[in-house]
Amino acid sequence: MKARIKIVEGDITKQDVDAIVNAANTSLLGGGGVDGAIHRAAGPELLEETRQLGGCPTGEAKASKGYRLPARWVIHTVGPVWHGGNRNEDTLLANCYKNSFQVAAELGVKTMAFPSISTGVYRFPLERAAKIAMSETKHFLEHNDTMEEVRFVCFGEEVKKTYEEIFSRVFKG
Ligand code: AR6
Repeated sequence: MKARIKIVEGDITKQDVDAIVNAANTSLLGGGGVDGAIHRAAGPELLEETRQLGGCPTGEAKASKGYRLPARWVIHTVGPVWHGGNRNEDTLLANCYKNSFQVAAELGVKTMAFPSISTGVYRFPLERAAKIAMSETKHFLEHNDTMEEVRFVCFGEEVKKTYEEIFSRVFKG
């Protein structure tokens, strides 16, 4: 099962997978960080479509087409803003992964790529976020045989190192 998880350093907009996940905000109208990069790479048609989606609550996920991206689909999810850890942040972040996997499964996606949701502008601590990402992925793959690859696209070497450490802890042995 762990062979279906890949950790790479790079730009999520360049990933040749069925679906990429966007770390969006509740408006789904674009923003900075990975969201801005995805909108720029996909082209203006993406915003036209996301305008029709009516926003998205924190922890939930909604799909659009990928337009000029190599990926056929973009799954937009909204991570929690970090407020110190006592405002349900862990559960909300776990919900992002659960709901993104559910949307992906409904679309028949076999390969998908995640950025490190909430760990940029939203300031969620990286290691804590990576643990949640990895354990939700493990849980999903344990119950799903269709997904062939879940790729974590790390923006920078430090992020990649953290993901690799967490991966070996979650899948020890
Ligand atoms: N490919 C992969 N990862 C990236 C890329 C990229 N092209 N660009 C940035 N990252 P952030 P958040 C990493 O801030 O914390 C937006 O304005 C980045 O280094 O993009 O969930 C939205 O509209 C970090 O590790 O997302 C929201 O308002 C990770 O992606 C808000 O930011 C997430 O950082 C969401 O904040």
